[in-house]
Amino acid sequence: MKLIIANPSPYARKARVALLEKGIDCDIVVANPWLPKTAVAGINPLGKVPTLVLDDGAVVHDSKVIVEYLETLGLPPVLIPADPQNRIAHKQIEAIADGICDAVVLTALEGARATDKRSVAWLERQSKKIVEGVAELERLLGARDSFTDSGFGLAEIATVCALDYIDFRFPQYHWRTRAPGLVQLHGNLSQRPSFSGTKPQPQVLPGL
Ligand SMILES: N[C@@H](CCC(=O)N[C@@H](CS)C(=O)NCC(=O)O)C(=O)O
Repeated sequence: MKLIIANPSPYARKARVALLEKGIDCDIVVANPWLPKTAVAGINPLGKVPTLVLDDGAVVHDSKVIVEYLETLGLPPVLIPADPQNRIAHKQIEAIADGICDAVVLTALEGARATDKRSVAWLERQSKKIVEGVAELERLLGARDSFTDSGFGLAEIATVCALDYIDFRFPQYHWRTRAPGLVQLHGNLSQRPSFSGTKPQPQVLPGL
């Protein structure tokens, strides 16, 4: 099995953390999806990472589907609980966390444009999604150490990946001052080898 990633990608990191948590052996191939000759060209029609290539050549993407696929292998720990209520809660939180990452990506891409070509209204729109997304994650977590009574899983993985991605690409947004519960969660989980070994690393962004 081969997982094509980019070092900064929070979506790829979700898949990497799931692999490490489950102890699944998988080759990691680092690509830059923004380059014309990227390793995902011709494999993933969207040209995005993460992309998982199975031993029989079958291709699985995007990150949500990859984590679902890994879950079907039946290896512990369970990251997406089977019971419908907790399952939807984990998927809902993943959607919010990924949505925050989408807004951070769009902010970074807009920021890479020449100053006179940037849209302030667009940047404000994305910033609102980040602020309100973090506030919602904080509200959903409350004073607990996991989002649901099923404990550590997809929701916590997606959340930590999103928070680290904010720090990486959008450090001017100080989420820690507004989300004490998330600070606690992030502090507890960051020490796990699956997170400490997959922190986002820089990559060249396109000049669009
Ligand atoms: N919804 C996708 C998002 C993946 C994504 O946007 N990946 C970015 C890197 S962080 C990418 O490959 N971008 C290249 C492009 O959009 O052409 C997922 O969850 O996997």
